[in-house]
Amino acid sequence: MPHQELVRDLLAQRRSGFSLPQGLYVDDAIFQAELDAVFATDWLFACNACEIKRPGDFHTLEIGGNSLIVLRDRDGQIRAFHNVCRHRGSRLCLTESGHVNRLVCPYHQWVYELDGRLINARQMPDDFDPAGYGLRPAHVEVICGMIFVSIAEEPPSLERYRAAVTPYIAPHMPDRTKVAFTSTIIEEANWKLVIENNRECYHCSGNHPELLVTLVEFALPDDPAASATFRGLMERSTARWDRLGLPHRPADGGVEFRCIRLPFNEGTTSFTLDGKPGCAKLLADFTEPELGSVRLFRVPNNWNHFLSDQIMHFRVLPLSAHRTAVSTTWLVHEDAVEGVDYDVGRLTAVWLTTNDQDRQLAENNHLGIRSSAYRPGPYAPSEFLLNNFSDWYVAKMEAYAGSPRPVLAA
Ligand code: 3BY
Ligand code: FES
Ligand code: FE
Repeated sequence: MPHQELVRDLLAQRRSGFSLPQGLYVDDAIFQAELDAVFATDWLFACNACEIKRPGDFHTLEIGGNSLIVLRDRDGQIRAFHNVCRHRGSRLCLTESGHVNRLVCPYHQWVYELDGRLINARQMPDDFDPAGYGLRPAHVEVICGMIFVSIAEEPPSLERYRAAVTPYIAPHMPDRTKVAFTSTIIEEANWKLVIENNRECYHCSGNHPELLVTLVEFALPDDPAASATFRGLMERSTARWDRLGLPHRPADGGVEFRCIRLPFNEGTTSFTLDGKPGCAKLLADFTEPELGSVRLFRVPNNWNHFLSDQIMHFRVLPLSAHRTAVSTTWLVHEDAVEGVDYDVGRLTAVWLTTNDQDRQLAENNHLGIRSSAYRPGPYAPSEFLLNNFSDWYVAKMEAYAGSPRPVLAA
């Protein structure tokens, strides 16, 4: 395997409690190693079941050199295939999403059924057996409407995650939602800087005035740094959620995931500029908007918010050591009517602005790390989730590179 020596050297330089060594963020060989060590071994959040509602609806997803097709077959089952024709290897689906009756290769028109079987290969000799040339499948799991895919031979179990998050998400009924808006931005920054930026709100007060109208900066219900105002808000909110039977205490996700319900600032209920609901028709059978939000993330590539009126999914896909695609999807009740129940501009204003602010922060961070003057710096206490992320990342890379030399203590 290539790059292992370099990975081992850089992992040996990592200090717990500090940002990572330069090479782990900016080295092209490290990026290649990550594609194998992280993105080819784990589950990746792809899209939502409500984005491929009808049989034949598909989404494609690029991970390194690999492209996957995620689709709904004729029986309603969600499947994933490598986007590679079994004739001479052409890409089959050329767009990010669409609808097909069957998958027809654009090159020589081999035709595949939605379950991946090759059903027509014109001009091939009589002794050609199409049964040996079905599309190569990838693994798929659907958890509360979120579609995860994996190209690993044997992906890790998602059952702990499924069991932990389902009670928090199910009351929001993601199966009864539709897409209100999607956005994809390209950030000139390493994917880990994008994730790290999302894992802390140390940067929020200096950068996100629109978000902070509604978002509480504290990451835990018993945050030692929390103000008396937050503690009072937390007490009133948890009493209401307990009455409604909505789980809120932090789930034990270790370094793999986070799941918690936290309130919005007093008097606000949704990520809008004025804090009022972004969609008048609430999700599920909710009758009151003050449900805070279930904040979820899972390594390596997503974070999500489940509110009373909308669900937001953020998906991160690495393009190179220096570029990352961030897609955001806003879901609302499937019966909500645009222009009546919600206005797309109002619904999306806060997070479109916040995403752009975070893009600039991650890009500046990347530029600074490229300098020869960069040295790993210490995490603040409120950045504890970054240390979890680095621990997870280092373990993944160690598994790829073999045993490293001992890690330096903080
Ligand atoms: O997405 C979140 O949960 C927040 C928003 C900003 C930082 N992050 C912790
Ligand atoms: Fe697909 Fe030839 S490469 S039909
Ligand atoms: Fe941010």
